[in-house]
Amino acid sequence: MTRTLAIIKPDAVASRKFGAILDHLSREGFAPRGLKMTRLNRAQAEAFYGVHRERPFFPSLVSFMTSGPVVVVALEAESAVSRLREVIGATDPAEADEGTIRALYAESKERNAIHASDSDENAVAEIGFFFSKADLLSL
Ligand code: 3AN
Repeated sequence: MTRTLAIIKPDAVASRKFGAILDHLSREGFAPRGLKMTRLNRAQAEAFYGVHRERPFFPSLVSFMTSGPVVVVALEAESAVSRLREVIGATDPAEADEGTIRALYAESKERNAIHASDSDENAVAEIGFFFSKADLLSL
C-alpha cells in the first residue's frame, strides 16, 4: 500500500460536489487516512504550486486556489499515485477519459475539481504539507 494526496479544489467544494468526489474515491478503492477542509492563504498556495511559479497561469492558479475552502485528503491504495492519476483524468476535462473525476465534475483546465500528487516523492511532501503524523489514521 502507498499513499497520495488529493485536494478537492474550490470549484468542487463551492458547488457541493465534494461529497460525490469522496464517494467516487472510496468506490475506486482509496482509503482515507487524513481528511480536512481548509482555506489556503496566498503563501501556502504559492509554496504548494512552486514548480509552476514561472508559468503564465500561475497568478490565476494561486488566486483560484485561495478563492474558497478546499477539502484535502490523504489516500491509501495499491500504487496510490498512479491509480489516482488514472481516476482523476487529464488536466483539461475536455481531454479527460469518460467516467474520470475531471470528466464528471471539472469545469475547465484551471477549475478542474481535484489535484493529485504526481510522484511518490511529491506525495510524501504534499501529505506532510497538510498533515502531521498524528493526523494520519487507519479506519
Ligand atoms: P495536474 O493537476 O493534472 O497535475 P499540472 O500539475 O500541470 O496539472 O497543473 C497544476 C494546476 O495548474 C492544474 N490542476 C490546473 O488547475 C492548473 N493549470 C495547468 N495548466 C493550466 C493551463 N494551461 N491553464 C490554466 N490552468 C492550468
